[in-house]
Amino acid sequence: MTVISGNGFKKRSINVDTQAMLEIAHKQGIPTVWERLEAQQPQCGYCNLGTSCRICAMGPCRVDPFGDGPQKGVCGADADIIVARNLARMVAAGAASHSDHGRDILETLHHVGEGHTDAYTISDPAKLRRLAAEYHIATEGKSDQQVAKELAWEMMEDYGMRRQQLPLSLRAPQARQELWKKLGVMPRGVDWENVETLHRTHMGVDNDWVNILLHSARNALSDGWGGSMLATELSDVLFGVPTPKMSQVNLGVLKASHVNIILHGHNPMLSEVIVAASQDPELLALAKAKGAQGINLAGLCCTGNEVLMRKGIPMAGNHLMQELAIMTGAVELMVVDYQCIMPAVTETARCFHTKVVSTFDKARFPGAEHISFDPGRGLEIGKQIVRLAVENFSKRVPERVIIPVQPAPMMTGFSIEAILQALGGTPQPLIDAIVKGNIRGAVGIVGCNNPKIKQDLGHTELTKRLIENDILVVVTGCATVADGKAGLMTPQAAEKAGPGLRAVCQALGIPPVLHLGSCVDNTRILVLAAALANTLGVDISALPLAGAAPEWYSEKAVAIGVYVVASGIYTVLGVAPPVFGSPNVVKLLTEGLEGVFGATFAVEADPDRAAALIRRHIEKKRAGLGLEALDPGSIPLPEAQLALA
Ligand code: SF4
Ligand code: MSK
Repeated sequence: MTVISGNGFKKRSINVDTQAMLEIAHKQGIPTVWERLEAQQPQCGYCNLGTSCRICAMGPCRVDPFGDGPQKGVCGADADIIVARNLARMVAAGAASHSDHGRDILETLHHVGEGHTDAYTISDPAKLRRLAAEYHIATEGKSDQQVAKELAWEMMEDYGMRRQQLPLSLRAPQARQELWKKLGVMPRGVDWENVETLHRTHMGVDNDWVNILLHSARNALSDGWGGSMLATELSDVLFGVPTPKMSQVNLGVLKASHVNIILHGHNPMLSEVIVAASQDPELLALAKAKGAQGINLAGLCCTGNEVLMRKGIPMAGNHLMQELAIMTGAVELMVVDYQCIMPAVTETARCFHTKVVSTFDKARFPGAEHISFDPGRGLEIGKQIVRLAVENFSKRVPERVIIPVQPAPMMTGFSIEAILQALGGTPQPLIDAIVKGNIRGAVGIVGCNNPKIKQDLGHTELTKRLIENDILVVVTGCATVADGKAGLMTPQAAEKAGPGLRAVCQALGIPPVLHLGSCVDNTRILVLAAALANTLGVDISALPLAGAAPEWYSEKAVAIGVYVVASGIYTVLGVAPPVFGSPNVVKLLTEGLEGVFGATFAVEADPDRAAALIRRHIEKKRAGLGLEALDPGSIPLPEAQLALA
């Protein structure tokens, strides 16, 4: 495999740290995700369009979108059915991933309730009791442990088949709940909706592509208002509700003088105990004895977002940085939980002294050392992993250590509770700012990196265009790292915003881009949108809000996009989903859903054009609310000017 050189680095990423590491990869002949993408070219056109099917052994089949080849699979399925089934299965996989993560956190709450763990406790008893009230659990006179036990039992029902409506979906405005009921998409049990998708998409079950997609919306809603929301809320209860704080981002957060441990994946259960273990006096003394000045933790992907939000642990990078972080030669150990961890990391680690430790029995990695995580012995396991890292410090080769940049400052920790507190306890000041037009609307920029898009260009250019136009941006997941590295997430970045947003940010001392957390924490956006809608007495779809996933790659992002649109928020995708083989499905997603959920998808890779689409949408919604609005037609759609790959 040829490893690219020269200007090729600059075409792949906007970031200096990425480019520097790609140069190392080139010099040392280590392939990365970009080389592997090139080796896959040309990728399958049928799969890109969503018209290939391998659901049963009469296949695999494909439908030719140009009409020359077969128009039906062996069973008779046409392009509409095949595309809808494939999309529904993507949603189910994404929703299942988030929801299984939520289940692990719920199991931990159950352990705390039963008194079966030394590592976890209730960090926010007030939030525990607020949640218990939502589940109609009496709390008076009960200990936190008792409330945790009863709440855990009750929430386990959210995964089963007794619920006709998930309790947390009651947070949505009444009008939205009525709509979901009318459409038959009110989310019931989380596992129920996932399993039903798999059943419906088996050969010969649901052969009505609209019916498949309607259930898919229900499936996604069971993630957004169920599994993911449980993950966020219970992580706050167990590990603390995030509060605003400064931290740092990019590969410069690694320290040549320290034992460096990277926390990668999604679940905060493990990373929280690693944070505790890294402060253990005995392990710190051992690190000194080995010649290190201390133990340094850095995050990657969404485990990174979790500990960044709550503990201010600095962030080394986003999705495309996972192999590159190892190439600094400064990482003693990368501990992984699950999701978005490329199998390639263990191969890259073999070229360095880095140890990769996998921890969840459901996510094993050939080439990694596996230490099976047991929440009952959390702290003991955390110390075992930190000790491995410290002992590995002596194997580091100092001449190979290259930390190419200084860290960039960023602000984090904007839970909904923290946002409301900054606003004086109610969303009213935010609504007032929107009504006056100081803030014209708000947009959630979320999701991943994808090597098909120049790394972080999609996130950062879209963010810049929006804040320049007085649109508040909230970020989660890997978009956070992009905007943080670009200097858009400090209070000083208010200077880059339009005059209205700038004044609001300067008055509150906050950045124009607020970090709301990891990918499961997109539910914080739902909660904020519901709070705004409920305060105004309207449905979410009436608000000047939008979502964007400029560089998405994962099935989880598809589930997020679907639950966001089904909740009434217009969403622009920067990477085309595999649906374009069915003009009917495309028309439904980009136009027809307006009449169903009051929101649609758009696909636009160019961030300037995506920003224009979003600005037009926001002005349309402002006009709908009777607020001063621009004529959407006066916002030009610029020609595509940016080289995206
Ligand atoms: Fe082919 Fe139908 Fe089987 Fe899919 S389900 S592989 S289209 S026969
Ligand atoms: S880690 S799902 S690449 S945001 Fe959540 Fe990043 Fe996307 Fe994974």
